[in-house]
Amino acid sequence: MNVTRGFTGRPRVANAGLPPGQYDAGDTWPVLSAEVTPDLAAADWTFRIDGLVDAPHTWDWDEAHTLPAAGYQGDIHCVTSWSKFGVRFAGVSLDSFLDLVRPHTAATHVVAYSHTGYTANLPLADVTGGRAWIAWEYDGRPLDPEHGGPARLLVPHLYFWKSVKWVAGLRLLDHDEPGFWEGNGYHERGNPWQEQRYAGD
Ligand SMILES: Nc1nc2c(c(=O)[nH]1)N[C@H]1C(S)=C(S)[C@@H](COP(=O)(O)O)O[C@H]1N2
Ligand SMILES: [Mo]
Repeated sequence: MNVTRGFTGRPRVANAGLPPGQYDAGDTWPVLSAEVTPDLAAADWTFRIDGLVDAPHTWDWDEAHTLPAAGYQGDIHCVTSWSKFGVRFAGVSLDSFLDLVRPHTAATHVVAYSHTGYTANLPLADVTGGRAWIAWEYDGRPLDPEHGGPARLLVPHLYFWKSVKWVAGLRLLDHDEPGFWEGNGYHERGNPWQEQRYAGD
C-alpha cells in the first residue's frame, strides 16, 4: 500500500504498487508523443474496427457515445519508468465495440492505429474481458489533446506505449504484427509486472 500524498486533495485509492524498475510520477503526467499533436476535433474523430470480423464498422463521436459508459480507475505504467497511481478515465469498454463487429474465431491479435499513423500491436485477449477502453475523459474532464484527446486507447495493464493516442481503429489479425515501438526493439506484449520492456525480455 502506498502512502497518500497530494493526489489533488483526495486520498489515493489503494493500488497494486510499483512494477519492477518503475518510479511514482506523483501528480505530474509526462507527455510522450512520437509525433506532433494533431488538430483533431471530436466532430472529425472516427473509430473503425475491421480485419477478421463479420461486420466491420466505423463509429463517429456521437455514435460511440451511445454505447454504455465505462471507466477505469487505477494505475498506468510507462516503459520510460514513470508510473501514476489512481488515475481516472472514462469512455467505453472495447468489449462494447468488439461485440458489435463479431470477431472471427481465427483472430488472435490486433493492430491499433492512430489518426497520426502511430501503431501498436496487442494480443486480442489483452483488449477483451474488461481490460481495455476507448477513453475520452480524464479526471472528469475531456481528455487533453496532448494526452490523446479527443479519444485514446487505454490498456492500463500493459506498458503505456500500447495505449494509442488519437486512436483511429483496430485491425484484427490471425498473427502478430509489430507496431511502431515493437518494430524498434520493444517487447511485443509489454507486461510491466514481468518487465517486458525490450524484445527478448
Ligand atoms: N499516437 C501515439 N500514441 C502514443 C504514443 C505516441 O507517441 N503516439 N506514445 C505512447 C507512449 S510511449 C506512452 S508512454 C503514452 C504516453 O501517453 P501520455 O503522453 O498521455 O502520457 O502514449 C502512448 N501512445
Ligand atoms: Mo512510453
